Amino acid sequence: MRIEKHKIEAQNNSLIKEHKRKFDFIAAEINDVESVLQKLIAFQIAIPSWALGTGGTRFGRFPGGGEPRSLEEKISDIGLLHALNKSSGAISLHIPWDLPENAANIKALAAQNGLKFDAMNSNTFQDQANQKLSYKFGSMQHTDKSVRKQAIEHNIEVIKHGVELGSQSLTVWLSDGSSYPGQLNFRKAFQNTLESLQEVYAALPDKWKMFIEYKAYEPNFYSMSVGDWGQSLLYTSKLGNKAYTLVDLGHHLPNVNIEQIVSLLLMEHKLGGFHFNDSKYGDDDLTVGSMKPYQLFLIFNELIDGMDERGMNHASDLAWMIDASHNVKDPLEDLLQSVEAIMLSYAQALLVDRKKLSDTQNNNDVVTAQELLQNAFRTDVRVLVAEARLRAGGALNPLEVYRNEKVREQLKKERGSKSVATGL
Ligand SMILES: [Mn+2]
Repeated sequence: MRIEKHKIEAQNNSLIKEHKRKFDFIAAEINDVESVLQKLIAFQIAIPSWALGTGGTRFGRFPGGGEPRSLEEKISDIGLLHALNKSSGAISLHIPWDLPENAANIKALAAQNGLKFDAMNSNTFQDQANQKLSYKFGSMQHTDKSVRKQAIEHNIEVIKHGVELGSQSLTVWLSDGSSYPGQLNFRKAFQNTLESLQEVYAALPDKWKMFIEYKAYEPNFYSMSVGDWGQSLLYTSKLGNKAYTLVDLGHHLPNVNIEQIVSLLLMEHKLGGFHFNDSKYGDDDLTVGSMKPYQLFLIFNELIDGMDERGMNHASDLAWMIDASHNVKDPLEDLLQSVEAIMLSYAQALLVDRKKLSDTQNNNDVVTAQELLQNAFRTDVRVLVAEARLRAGGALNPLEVYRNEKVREQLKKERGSKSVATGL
């Protein structure tokens, strides 16, 4: 389904007076508000193809109905989000869950919806029905060379699909590791993983990037073969300048200083992309900004600082993607909330006076430094983000349009209340 433009405009018209009043107020307070708005308009966050259905835990799954039954329907769902917020202009595909059978058609459909193809994701953390060898004891780290070869070939296959769709990056997340002490020789596992990654790296086309995502634990509970940013950085450094580390916010041990990791990876030219989500305890995959919005702001603060230092383009030089799961919410509503949270943190971080911050740091004025950050964080920038959406042709209040238009009810009518999306 599609939301017609005039419906978005009608809702915008009903809100515009109040919006203008709030916008004029904040615009007067902000230095160069136009440049902030332009950055917000340009910023796009990729939606993963596996986040459009209801997620679940190992205890159960409670689908809400109307889930996309095919890749085409997933693209249409992301098109809906993008029509509303104008900030979800990309899709990140997972292979084999979303195998594009006819790449040309899929590419055309995505273009009709204003979507680009962001990073391609491979999967060697599950066994597929038609798969020859099992990944039970790992994929790229496996003691058996033929299992490693199978994993390498799968990744090269994913690159080929990506080339057909116009993607320019591959994300590799390995569940490889061990669950018990003694199960694995750490050095051999690292060497096997590195050699496997090197073979995939050799198959990367020009201009492609390879992202190595790390995770502290789960599904393995004693060791992970790409367990933290240090290990990822070791691999990416050895692989070469097309290899980058990817940071998933939920893949750290509790209380890790993620903003510092981001800062140092950027400094080393090794930060490639981001998976946004939020968590209370572990890899909870909750809605972005629902638990620790200040942390998200501090991360964006470092991102902007590091990117500006190197003259990078905020919108295009890193891969921005949501990686979350929606167990009790309508996935599309959850994604609207997540994108909004990302935009708000980005907008707040854009407001930080960097010159002043640098001066206070040099003078060891701890109090003023904290004030500068917290003043930006405590600024209500919702109207700024809404203005950016308005100028880009989106909705002042995407969630309200979604509910008023009864999108989920219509999707249930179209697809049935029992449709199940492939994915998590
Ligand atoms: Mn991830």
